Amino acid sequence: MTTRTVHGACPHDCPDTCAMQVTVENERVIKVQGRADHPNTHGALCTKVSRYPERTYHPERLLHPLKRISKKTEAPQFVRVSWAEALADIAARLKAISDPQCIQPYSYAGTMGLIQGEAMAGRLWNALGAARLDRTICASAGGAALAMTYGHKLGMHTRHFAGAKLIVIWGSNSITSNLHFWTYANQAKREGAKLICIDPRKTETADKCHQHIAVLPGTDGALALGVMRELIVNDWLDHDYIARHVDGWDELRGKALDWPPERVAEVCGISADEVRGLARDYGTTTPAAIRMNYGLQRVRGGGNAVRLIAMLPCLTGAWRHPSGGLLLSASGWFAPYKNPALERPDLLAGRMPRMVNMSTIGDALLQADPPIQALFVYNSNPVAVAPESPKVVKGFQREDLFTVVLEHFMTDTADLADYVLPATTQLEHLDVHTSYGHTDVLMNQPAVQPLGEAKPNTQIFRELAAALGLTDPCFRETDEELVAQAFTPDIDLDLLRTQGWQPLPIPEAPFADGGFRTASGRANAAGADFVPNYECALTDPALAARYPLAMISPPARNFLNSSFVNVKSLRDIEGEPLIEMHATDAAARGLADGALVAAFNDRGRYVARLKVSPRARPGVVNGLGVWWRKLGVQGTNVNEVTHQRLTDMGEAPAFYDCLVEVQAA
Ligand SMILES: Nc1nc2c(c(=O)[nH]1)N[C@H]1C(S)=C(S)[C@@H](COP(=O)(O)OP(=O)(O)OC[C@H]3O[C@@H](n4cnc5c(=O)[nH]c(N)nc54)[C@H](O)[C@@H]3O)O[C@H]1N2
Ligand SMILES: Nc1nc2c(c(=O)[nH]1)N[C@H]1C(S)=C(S)[C@@H](COP(=O)(O)OP(=O)(O)OC[C@H]3O[C@@H](n4cnc5c(=O)[nH]c(N)nc54)[C@H](O)[C@@H]3O)O[C@H]1N2
Ligand code: SF4
Ligand SMILES: [Mo]
Repeated sequence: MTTRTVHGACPHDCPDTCAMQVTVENERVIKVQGRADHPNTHGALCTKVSRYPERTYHPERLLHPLKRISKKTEAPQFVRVSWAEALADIAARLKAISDPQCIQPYSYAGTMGLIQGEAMAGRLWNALGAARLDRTICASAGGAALAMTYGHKLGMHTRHFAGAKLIVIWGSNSITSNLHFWTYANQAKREGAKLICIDPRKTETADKCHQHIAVLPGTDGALALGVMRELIVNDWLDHDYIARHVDGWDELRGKALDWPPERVAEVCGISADEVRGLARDYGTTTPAAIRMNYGLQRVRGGGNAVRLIAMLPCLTGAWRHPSGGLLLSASGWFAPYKNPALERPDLLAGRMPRMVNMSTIGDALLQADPPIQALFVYNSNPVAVAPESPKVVKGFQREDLFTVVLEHFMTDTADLADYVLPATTQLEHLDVHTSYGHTDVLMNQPAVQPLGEAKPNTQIFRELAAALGLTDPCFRETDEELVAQAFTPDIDLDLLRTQGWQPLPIPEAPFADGGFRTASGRANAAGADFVPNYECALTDPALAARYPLAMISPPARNFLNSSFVNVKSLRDIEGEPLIEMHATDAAARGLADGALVAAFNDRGRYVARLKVSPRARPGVVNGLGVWWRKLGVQGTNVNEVTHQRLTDMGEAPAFYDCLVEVQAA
């Protein structure tokens, strides 16, 4: 028996980007653990990724190319084909498309690796002049807001939350989706810090905080303005910091004064004392730190909400302390170390193909002019995760659409493909990673050979480029050669190979003396304001009368977006698709706990089990997790009811800006 351990990195779309230790016995991975010596991982992975061997050696893993033989509207049927046949046919289909802009890539963060992400794929699309993809589905409202406010997606060190005296966890279920931050928050709590959670749902994180403020979805901007007003009238402001490091304060100050606690309370569905108390805690505690996550920006006004909240540490001067400030994303810290030429934008040779927004793929597939003729999906499961799935499904069912899906499993999206190509997992390929929750670069070494006939994404795109007759030498570069081009020379690849990670040199208190990355170097408050939801009583009372319940659909703890839904041991923990509802709302509808119910609106109908639960506040229902439609009830998931309207900034989806009614199914 031979046993060895290999250094890995978790590839998932999660702020923690853990360093993994992979144990291989007789060329089979038997264990995946968190590395004890990596500071942010501190020896532990989450439950779902601890099950990586179960996912990788799953009996339903895709191990060879498949070609569709049924109609798109019929039950999916595929036959096994060789790689040579699949690639030759796919290349022929692509060559027959005269306008390359009608070829549409669709990818997201199934792996966050720089190499298995866009390194080789981007080269192919650039060389072909294929349509570009605006990758907005998750973070672009908040990202645009941070860029406008601080100049980039920048924030405090996650480890310094341990030293805070007040932590406001705002729009984040950290125990579910940012577990390693929670370790630091817990440490602060043990040392006497107060923890406040702001979330419509009473999450497992809210349970562990000292206070939970259950705002209505999409009202955080109003709350932030209300906190500002209290900071002003009680003079809890750092006038020196504002004068030296903030632009646009006079304008914002004027707006904030219009938000007395009673007005905020009414809009947010909370009490005026909750507003006053939050402002008092925030204005009078040092150091005070805010951990936002992307939950609160999945609403129409999400960008403005992030802008307003991001101003708070500038107004109190919280940035002066390493354990004060704010973190939504740290990904901007990596920007100076990344090589922008990795995906070879020069291959576009001056062309500027059309850009399609991934968040409105339903409409794009049905309405784009000229129509999308070929669709290439990798690292994503849009049929499950994109908003308003009835339209997404209809778009994917077009018989004249040629769809290729690179996957590990027969997802809802793969079910609608013409070709399904088997891809390797993180245990089988090389990659390098940055993070959006900490500031270390990581390397992932392949632990075992690819399973079956699976190939890394890079290899699939290499072979497709060859089948298309593309001769640029960049299409022959190996993954090792791609890694060598991923970063500037400041990243020490030898250190990544031996240790597995390298921290970036970020100052302990990065904005203690200003130095934001905006053009002026100052934080920018100009123009930020409260923007209400599309779907709420404030903006559309007629709609709110027909569909009186706001529905949010935050992550389920044991899934990662739609990944892991097919891993039985994890699905067994989640049980079945659930809609959480407050007892008063259930009683008003005569609905009993455990009933099969449908949440519906003009767009669609999502069927799930009702859980009458104090985790839901009155007026808001929680549809947890992005289930695979085919593993849900009656082939539905929560995106049956979400809409495709975009946020105020960043053109992102407003998943949590959604009105429904619920009745027995
Ligand atoms: N286990 C697990 N971990 C994950 C994921 C997962 O699916 N499962 N997803 C990963 C991904 S893709 C991302 S982007 C990250 C972050 O993912 P996020 O989507 O930010 O997820 P959460 O941190 O769970 O935060 C969402 C929280 O925001 C709350 N919320 C919803 N609407 C509002 C609102 O209007 N205002 C406020 N204040 N709160 C609101 C929700 O109830 C929920 O508790 O997490 C990653 N980590
Ligand atoms: N209603 C609602 N919808 C949501 C959300 C929500 O909170 N509510 N969250 C949104 C958010 S934050 C996000 S980020 C998106 C996420 O949406 P996606 O990025 O689509 O994420 P996943 O659902 O995890 O699907 C990723 C797929 O990539 C595949 N994959 C993983 N690694 C590889 C690889 O190396 N090669 C190939 N070829 N495939 C691979 C996995 O098997 C998986 O099927 O969903 C969004 N959708
Ligand atoms: S999903 Fe997040 S917490 Fe889990 S192992 Fe990956 S990086 Fe760590
Ligand atoms: Mo995300």
